[in-house]
Order: sequence, then structure tokens, then C-alpha cells
Amino acid sequence: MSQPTDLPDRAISAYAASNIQVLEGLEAVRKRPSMYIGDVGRRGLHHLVYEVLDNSIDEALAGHCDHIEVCIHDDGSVSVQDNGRGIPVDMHPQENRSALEVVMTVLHAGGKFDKDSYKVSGGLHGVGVSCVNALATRFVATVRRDGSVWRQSYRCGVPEGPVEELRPMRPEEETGTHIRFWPDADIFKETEFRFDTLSDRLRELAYLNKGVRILLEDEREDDEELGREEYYSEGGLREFVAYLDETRDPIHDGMIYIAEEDGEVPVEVAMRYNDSYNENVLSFVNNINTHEGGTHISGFRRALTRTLKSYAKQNGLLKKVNFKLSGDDFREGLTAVLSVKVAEPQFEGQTKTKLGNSEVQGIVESMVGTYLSRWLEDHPTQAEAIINKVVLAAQARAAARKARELVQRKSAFTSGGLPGKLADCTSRTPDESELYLVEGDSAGGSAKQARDRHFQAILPLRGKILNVEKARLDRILENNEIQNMVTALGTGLTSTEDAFSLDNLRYHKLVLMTDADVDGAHIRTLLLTFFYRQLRPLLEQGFIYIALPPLYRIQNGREEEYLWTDDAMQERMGALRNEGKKPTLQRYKGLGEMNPEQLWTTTMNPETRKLQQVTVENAAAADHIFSTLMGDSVEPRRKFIERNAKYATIDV
Ligand code: 0RA
Repeated sequence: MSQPTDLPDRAISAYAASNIQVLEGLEAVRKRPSMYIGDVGRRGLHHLVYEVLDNSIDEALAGHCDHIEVCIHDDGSVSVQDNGRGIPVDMHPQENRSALEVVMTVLHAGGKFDKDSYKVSGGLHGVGVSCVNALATRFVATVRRDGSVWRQSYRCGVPEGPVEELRPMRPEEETGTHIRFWPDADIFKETEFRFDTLSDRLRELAYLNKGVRILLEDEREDDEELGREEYYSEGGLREFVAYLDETRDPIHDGMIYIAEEDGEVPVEVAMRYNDSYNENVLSFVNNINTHEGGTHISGFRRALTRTLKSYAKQNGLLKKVNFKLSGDDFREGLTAVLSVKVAEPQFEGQTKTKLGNSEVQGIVESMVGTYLSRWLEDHPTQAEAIINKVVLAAQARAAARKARELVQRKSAFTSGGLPGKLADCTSRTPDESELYLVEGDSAGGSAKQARDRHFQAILPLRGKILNVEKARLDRILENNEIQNMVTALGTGLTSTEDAFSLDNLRYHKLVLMTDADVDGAHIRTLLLTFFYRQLRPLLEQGFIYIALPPLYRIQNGREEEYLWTDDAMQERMGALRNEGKKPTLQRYKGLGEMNPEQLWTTTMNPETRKLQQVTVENAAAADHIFSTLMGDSVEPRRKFIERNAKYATIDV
């Protein structure tokens, strides 16, 4: 087991070495951390916080806690504090150690002694707080309970001593649990916690668990206002949908809201139609985002299609409709959040974010069906607005089908059906093939000269890409640049009726290469919006990258070097001048200023280039970013850009 060398022998011999099983468990976690927390990158790091937080949320769901505070400390640690009952500290009869120690050191012991709570088996969460402990150089649990303040500290999961009774609780002091940990830099590639990442998740948790107040503080931030946020929702998912649609315009009054909290499978749904063309349906099981959907989502969709269709028929709203309505038509412009609680969830799918429990489908379907049909009866004006929208969507789909057939006929003229502007690579192995999407024909030309044609394909994109946030499918399909991209990729689109297939993807790396200026950033955002709305699996599978061309070139005699930041450039120029050299500096304003050789070295050669992988960490946050950046409302967009001005690129 990898122990820090400064671990006191005493700590091991007295409290842990006696329990071989505990040590073996901790060793397993430290040896294969990814098996327990997903990965050891940024995602896994933040996962530690969510794991600790889960227990406090459970305590809140059980009705014993209404306040949680998360703090990023300036020494790199994070703490999570709640005002629940406190983890029991009394002696465990057989184990001869306190319950607190068992929870913190035994894998899967969990915080849960209560049976009536929804615990996640497998999946991403629910691996237990002992995993966090094992992956932390230091970990301190402080419990206020039974009239005293108790504490136990650990190093890499090993207790430094028994639970100590520090002092009696003060009369006004609340019971609760406080956990603080320092992530192990030997395990994690990155140990810096990000305020925005935690903030996205905490906001989501507040909406998902109405009535719980969650505070996030960042000691590293000097500006008090920027370093402190509070999340609290009384309306739950209704407010979640309103937040998601902050920059969209609803097509009907009110919110469709279902909350059945006492059944065998508690279900909460909020939904509303807006005048956009996007479907934005988020689903959660036990507070975990089920990206891949599952039985709860199929139940929801079936109820939606069936209920709306039968209402429309009964009320004569489909008289003039002589084409088939498809399920997708009922979800155009729909923003909805569905949250269910399942006692023993089975998670399936590639990322284990698909609910498999078959009993859930019928439960959700009948609940949503019953409630929705009643709502439609009670709100005839709103119901008609929704049905009109569905019919328009179906009409547009029919138009899109025609447009697509046209495209297919047109592509029959070009060789092999690939776009004429594409300079394809010779390899036919997607795993090694890369497609560069390049801003402008001139940079495209340089890139074609610079590339390694064996595995690098180039597709130049001319001018502005269509803003898919504001266009319906038929217009999207008419757009030349989009047609070229989709044909080159080979997958089809997720929103059209032809089956989208990731297996047909011709390149497993897509690199967006745009100028390092405002226009370049705009084109990149348009492209990302397109991928997010129409080809989301590509983002989820991590196939999409942003090329980071350097900002500066320093020439020193015959030596040249490239620099990516102002700080690095200034430092290097200073150093060279101190050595008595006379370097010259070039600032790159666009890709067009680089010759093919420079473009190869800085941006295309796998040995020397810098690529940033784009991932979707939080679907709600990503939707909010795209709808804000690409939508019509100016004020929220200005605010967003101001707040995020310090980040060079958008972290989706
Ligand atoms: C099991 C039993 C009891 C409390 C908890 C777990 C608990 C765990 C965590 C983890 C973070 N915060 C927590 N708060 C409470 C108490 C049972 C009782 O008092 O009867």
C-alpha cells in the first residue's frame, strides 16, 4: 500500500494493521482509483466532493438537515458541513471501534444504517466516503452529537488515532457532521478545485432537493461577492425549468408540474414549451443525471406522445394534418426535468447513466399520463398552443426530409459522396484518423499543405456557421457547411429520422481550429452549439477537441519558439534579454499568418501541438451556457460574458 513516508508507525499498528481487511480495501482504492471514482482527472477530483455531499443530502432527504456548507479552502482542501444528526460515534459492538471509524474506513459501509433511504448501488456515486478518505493525504471528520464535539483524523484513509471527545457542545450549537479533506496529488493529475464546476452541481442539487439551503464559499477568492454563492429552491423542478429557460420564451402560461413524493417510486416532473426548436429534457435518478436515459425517460416520452395525441384528436386539432406525427415532434421546444427516486437502481449503458429498472417505466408513464391529460383539460388555450407547435414541428420535419433527399441526390454527383472541399486522409481506421475543421479557406489551404495526409483530413469552413440554436431542422439541413461536416463525419444527425450511428463516425478526433480572436471564438461557439444540439454523443464520448494555436513566436537568431500566454511570453523575453540577446517578437493574430511549417509544428503535429478536449460535465450547465450565448436575450449574455471573461475558452 502506498503510504506517505511520514505516517507514524503507531497510527498503523494501533488502529489499522489489526484490521487487515480495512487496509486491503484502502489499498484497492488507491491502486485502482478510476474503478471507484471514474477517473483521476478533473472529473474524478470533483467527484470526491459529490461523494461526501451525497451523505449530507441523504440526511436532508431523511428530514434531519436543511443546511449544507461547502468550502474550498486556500490550502487546497474542501470541507462539507451539514446540520444533520451527526454520524454516530458510539462503539461498534463487534468491531471494537466507533461507528464513525467504520463508516470512514470500511469500503461500502456508507453513512447509511437507516434502511428507508435511497442509496445508489454501483453507478458513479455511492462508492462511499471511505473512498474519498483513501484518496486524501489528510481527512478530518468532526461530529457534533450526543452533547459533545468528536473528531477523528486520517492519512490516506488510515486513522491517526481513535475518535477523540474534544469538548462539550455549547447550548446553542447544532448537531451535524463536518468533513474536510486534502486530495492526494500522487493520485490526481489535477488537485485544484473549480468554483464553477462545484457551483453548477450545487445549484442542480438545490433544485433537485427543494428546501435544502446550500452554501458555497471560496477562501481563495479575495472578492467576497465572487467567492460566495447560496443555492436554495422552494419550487424545486419548476424553478429548475425556469432557470434553464431564462433566455427562452415560453409559448404558454404556467408550468406543468407533477410531484408524487409518497409513492413506491417518488416522481417529480416540471415541463414547459418554448418557441425554440430544441428538446431539452434532463433526467435524474437519486440525484444522478441519467445522460443515457432509461426506463423513466421512456415512460415519460410514451405518456407525453400518447396523451397529447389523444387530446389533439378528441378536440379536432388534427383535422388538417395529413402526415404522420413522430415522437420527436412532441418534444420540439420542450424543456423538462424528470427526477425519480429508486430504492435499488440498476445502472446500465456505457457510462452507467442509463436506468434499467423495468418497473419504473409503467409507474412514470401512468403518473405523467394521468396528470397531463387533466392539465390539458383544465388549460384548453395552453393545450392548443402546444398542439399547434407539435403540428408545425411535424410539417418542418416533412420539409427537412425533402431537403435531405435533395442533399443525398446532390452528393451522388461528388465522388464517393464526400464533400468536394474535404481533403480526406488516406487511413480508413477511425481510431487513428483526425478531422480538422478549419476557419476560412486560406488557413484551410495552409492546413492542407501542413498536414500528415495519412491520418489528418482537412475541411475548411467558409464564413459564419449557422446558429442552430435559432434554426429549425429543415434550415439546418439546407446549410452548406453543415451538410459538408455531416457528410464528412458519416454519422448522420441525432435529430433526423435516419439512424444516427456512432459506429459510422469516420474520425475519432475532431479538431476545431479557429483564429485566436473574437470571431474565432464565435465560430468555435457556433460549432460547439451545433455538436451539442445535433451530435451530442460525439461530445459525450470525448471525440471533440479545440486546437490551441500559440499567441506568440519569439525568434532568437536561428532559434524560434512559440508561446501560448502573455505571462510566458513576457518571462521568456525578459530572460533572453537578460542573457544579452536581442529576440524579436511576433504576435499571431490569426492562423493565416502562419506558414504551413509553423502550422504543423504548433497546431497539428501530435508531438508538439496543444489540444483541449471538450467534455460535457453537466448537461444543465451546458444547456444554460449555449442558450445564453446563442439566444436572443442580450442582457443575460452580457452578464455571462462579463462573469466568464477571465476564461479563455468555454468549459462546457
Ligand atoms: C447514519 C445514522 C445516523 C446519521 C448518519 C448516518 C449520518 C451520516 C452522515 C454523513 C454526512 N452527514 C451525515 N449525517 C448523518 C444517525 C442515526 C440516529 O441518530 O438515530
